[in-house]
Amino acid sequence: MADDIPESHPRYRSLLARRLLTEAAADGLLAESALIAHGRGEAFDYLLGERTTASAHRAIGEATARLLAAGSPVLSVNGNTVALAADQMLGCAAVLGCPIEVNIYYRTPERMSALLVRLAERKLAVMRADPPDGWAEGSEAWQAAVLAVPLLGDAADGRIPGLDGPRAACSRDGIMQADVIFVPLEDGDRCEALIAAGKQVLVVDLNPLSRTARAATVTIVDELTRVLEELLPLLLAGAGSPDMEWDNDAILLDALDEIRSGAA
Ligand code: PTJ
Repeated sequence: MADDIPESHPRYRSLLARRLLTEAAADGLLAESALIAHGRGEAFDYLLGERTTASAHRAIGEATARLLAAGSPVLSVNGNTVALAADQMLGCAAVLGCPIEVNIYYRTPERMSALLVRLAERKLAVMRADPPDGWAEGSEAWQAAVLAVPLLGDAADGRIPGLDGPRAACSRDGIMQADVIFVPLEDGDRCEALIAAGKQVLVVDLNPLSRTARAATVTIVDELTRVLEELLPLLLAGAGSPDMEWDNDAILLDALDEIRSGAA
C-alpha cells in the first residue's frame, strides 16, 4: 500500500498517514473536509512535539480502565479513523468483546456502505494475522474474537437525543444503548449530546481547545494511531479502576502547557 515510503524517512509516520488518507479519499471513504481536519490535527501534533505526553499517557490509562469497567462499551468510527486505524480499532473491539459502530458526521448511504465494507475486509485480515502480544488464548480464540465483533451503523434505528438531521442517526444496539463510547475525532455537538444522554464519552483529539475536547468525559490529547498502539496492550494487560475524581480540565491545561513550553 505505502511500500514506496521508506521507514527510515524522518517523516515516515506523517507521510504514511497522508497516503492512507488520500487513498481512502479516492476510495470514497472520507468526508470532503477530512483532509482539512487531518491538517489541523497535524498542526497541533507539531506543537505537542509529535509524542505522547505524560498527561496523554494518564488519559489513555483512564480510558482503558473505563472501557474495561463498562457494562456496554462501543467503539465509534468515522471516515478518518477507518482510513488510519481500522486494524487497531478491530483489535481493541476484539479484546473488549464489543461492537464497532460506523457513525459519521457527513452521512451518506454511499460512505456508510463503503466504510462497512472496508471494515469487513480488514476484519478478515486481522483474523488471519497473528494475535497481538499479550493475547494468551491462542490463534483460534483470536480468530473467534475478531469474527465476533459486530459491525454496526447501517440500520440507523436509533437517534442521539438533542441533535437534528442525519448526524443524530445511530444504532440501537450500539451507541444508543452504550454506557461508554470511545470515539476518536468526534464532533463537538454530538459529544455534548452524548454526554447529556448520560454516556461516558472517551475522545481522542489533538486540539485541546476544541468543544469536543472540553465536553468529553476523558480527552486523550494525542494522535490517534499513537494512542491505539498504547491502548491495545493496556486493554490486554487489564487496568485499574476508573478514577471517580477524574479531572479532565487538568488534562487539557497540561496539554496547553506542553504546547507553550515546546514553543518557548
Ligand atoms: O467521517 P465523518 O463524516 O464523521 O467526518 C470526519 C471529520 C474529521 C471530517 C469531521 O468529524 C470533522 O470535520 O472534524 P473536525 O471538526 O475538523 O475535528 C477534527 C478534530 O480531530 C480536530 O480537532 C483535529 O485536531 C483532530 N484530529 C485530526 N486528526 C487527528 C486528530 N486527533 C487525533 N488524531 C488524529 N489523527
